[in-house]
Amino acid sequence: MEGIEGAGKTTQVRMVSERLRARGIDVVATFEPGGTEIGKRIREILLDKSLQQMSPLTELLLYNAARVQHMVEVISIALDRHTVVITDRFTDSTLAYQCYGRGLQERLIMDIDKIATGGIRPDMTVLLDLPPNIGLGRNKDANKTDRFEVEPLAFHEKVRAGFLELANSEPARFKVINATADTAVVTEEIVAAIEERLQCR
Ligand code: Z5A
Repeated sequence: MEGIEGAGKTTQVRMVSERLRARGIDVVATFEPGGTEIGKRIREILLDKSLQQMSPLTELLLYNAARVQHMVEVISIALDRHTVVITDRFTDSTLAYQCYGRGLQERLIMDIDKIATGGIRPDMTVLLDLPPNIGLGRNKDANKTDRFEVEPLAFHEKVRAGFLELANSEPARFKVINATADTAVVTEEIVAAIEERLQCR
């Protein structure tokens, strides 16, 4: 599940997981950065808004350090058991934020990602798309600020454009959904998209 801040990823991971479990499908719902004890500690550093001096490369390596631990402790184990894994953010977030947002090279990002994930890619990626002012507005209402939320709107516009470009470049993997719709409507669209994919198999 991918998208900019306040797109509704956390909400939708929870709702879609519940829907799949109700159908008897074994689901592990998880998130990045975090999803493990070490990941949560790394997350605290990454989101600390007092650490504005963090270099883009440090940022990239920290996201990947959290991802290695997430792979080892959660994702690989679940996939080995043939369990469906739904993760709130993964490699596409790194491309959108660290490449399109921060300007690091895509090649560097993907080389490091290959080390972190062993080349594991999602079968399906849902991109919850909405204008950044709406997403940031939702988080402001929820009284949430972190190191990314204090970035100017232009940064979030670049990240959104990056996500859309990634989706355009891999239409078979991505499903882009209008995230300004009501929560329940968004859930229905995601569940329908998953069902469509499963029937294609
Ligand atoms: N990051 C990175 O740079 N590189 C990477 O490789 C990775 C991440 C993995 C993670 O912070 C930050 O790390 C993130 C990118 C960066 N920062 N930014 N930007 P995070 O995971 O805490 O932040 P987030 O992903 O933006 O989460 P979020 O702010 O919680 O947004 P969300 O999960 O998409 O939304 P939500 O929590 O489900 O909903 C937010 C609010 O909107 C909440 O009050 C909901 O009740 C409300 N909401 C949800 N859906 C709707 C609808 N449909 N209508 C109205 N209101 C809604």
